[in-house]
Amino acid sequence: MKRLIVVIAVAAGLLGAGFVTTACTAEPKVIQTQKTKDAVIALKSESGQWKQGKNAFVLEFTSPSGQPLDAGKVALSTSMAMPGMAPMVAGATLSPDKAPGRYLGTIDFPDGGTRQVTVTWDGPAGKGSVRFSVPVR
Ligand SMILES: [Cu+2]
Repeated sequence: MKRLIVVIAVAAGLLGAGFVTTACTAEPKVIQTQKTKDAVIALKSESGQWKQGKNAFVLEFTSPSGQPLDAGKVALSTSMAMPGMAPMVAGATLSPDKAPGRYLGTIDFPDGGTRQVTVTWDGPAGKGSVRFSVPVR
């Protein structure tokens, strides 16, 4: 009986580990891709869209030839025009991932609506910025 319990516990542990692995390796979907002369910037998330509330996302920089690009210091900020009042501004918290050119971010949106997104970077491969819009659902 004791042995059976151990077997069940080990099996449950393996199953749990399997779920964790699956969640971590799920390939994020593209929300938006932007190209400049020197860089391709891809904004991705698990669902492929931003929604009201807290969002986790991935920002990836590659060279025009598709190589990972170390973008150095990276920032992402968003703004939404609101009729009759000051624009709503939200900034992301970003940290470099293990892979070069890959950054993990979180951002919080109090409401839905289209955001003007600005991404800036400053690193060994140069500095730059892009602007694009993303709907928050
Ligand atoms: Cu708003």
